[in-house]
Amino acid sequence: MHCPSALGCADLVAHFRLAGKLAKALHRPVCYGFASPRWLLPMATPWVCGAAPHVREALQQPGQVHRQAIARYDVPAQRQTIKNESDASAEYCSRSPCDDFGGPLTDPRLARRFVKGPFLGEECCEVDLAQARIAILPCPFDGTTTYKKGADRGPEVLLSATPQLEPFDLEIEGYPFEVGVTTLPAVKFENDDPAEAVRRIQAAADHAVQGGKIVLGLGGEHSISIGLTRALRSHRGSFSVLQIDAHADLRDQYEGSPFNHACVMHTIAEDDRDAAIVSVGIRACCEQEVLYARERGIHQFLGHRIARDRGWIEEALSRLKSPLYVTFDLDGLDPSILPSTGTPVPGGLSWFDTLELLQRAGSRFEVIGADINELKPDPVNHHSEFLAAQLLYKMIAYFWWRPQRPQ
Ligand SMILES: [Mn+2]
Repeated sequence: MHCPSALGCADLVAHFRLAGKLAKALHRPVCYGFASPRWLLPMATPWVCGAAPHVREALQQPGQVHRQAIARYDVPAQRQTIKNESDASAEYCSRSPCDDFGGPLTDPRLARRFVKGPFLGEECCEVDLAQARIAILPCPFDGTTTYKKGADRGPEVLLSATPQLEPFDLEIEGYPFEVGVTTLPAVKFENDDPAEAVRRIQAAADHAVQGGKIVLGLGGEHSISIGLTRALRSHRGSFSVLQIDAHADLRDQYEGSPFNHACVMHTIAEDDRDAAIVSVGIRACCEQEVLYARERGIHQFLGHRIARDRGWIEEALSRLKSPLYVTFDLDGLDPSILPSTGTPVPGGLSWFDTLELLQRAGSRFEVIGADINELKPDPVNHHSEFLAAQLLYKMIAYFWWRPQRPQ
């Protein structure tokens, strides 16, 4: 753990205690990215500054600790007295912790935003659930993976990587986070029972969808998509599904369960027999799955075809219609760009083919939900989690961000 010289151990303890109290008061986690020094310092400060009045009241004493801590972060030339609580948030966002790690913020649109959760970190920031259009739902379930386990840490490391993203997207020339993003508390799992995991994810997603939010689920293993799509279907009825994946995931059951991650698309296909389903990047499936895909009318775009035929994106999109759900198993990508996944298969999608597919899907269809799954953190490399974070931000850009009309 990195411990900046300006910050003593007593302060760190105060930070951790405060973060715990805040998490309890706000019913949401604040400890994502503990392993990242960039997160360690500013972690708790904005929670005091940006917290609702009743929370600030309850935390009066730790708030004092925090104002002292803010002063400690400042380089001496910039040290100022924070006059009151409401100034403190802007004060925080516009300087000290950001200055320490990445230089001052220069965009006035960013300077007055609060940090309310882990997404994008201190630079851009989330909104309250009430104002959010997109609700990120971490689903750290890893109960049925068979080869390499560890996908339960996927949401945590993905969100920890998001502060390293540039908030400004060069391609769209805008700030995708401005659609209004919030991160929901992670779904809690008490055991490896996949049926119970589906129920819990469905309940959490259902609550958000009922509140008018678009849910963006983060796995966890691929089985998380079952609960997410079931919640969506109960509100929106039928929708098309675009699957990006190395595996067909069309087994009717695996190891005794239809909710195993090897069965996710079979279960989704059976949940709504009329839904159009397109599977992209498939490089591994058994004969039974191929036969089922033909019988059910699932359009598979296999890895070897994608490598040779430039027309596959248009054909894949022509099989879909609005509204659309996108489920992105990261092993659909080539392992050379994303090795940190439980069951990697060579010959996957390239980064720019992936972006073209998602961009064209977003401009053509109403995307009503999505998930990214099967990120299995690897201590040796960290580029996979950064790619996954970038993918999440690109999805927001392509699916939900639209240029604002001039006033
Ligand atoms: Mn999969």
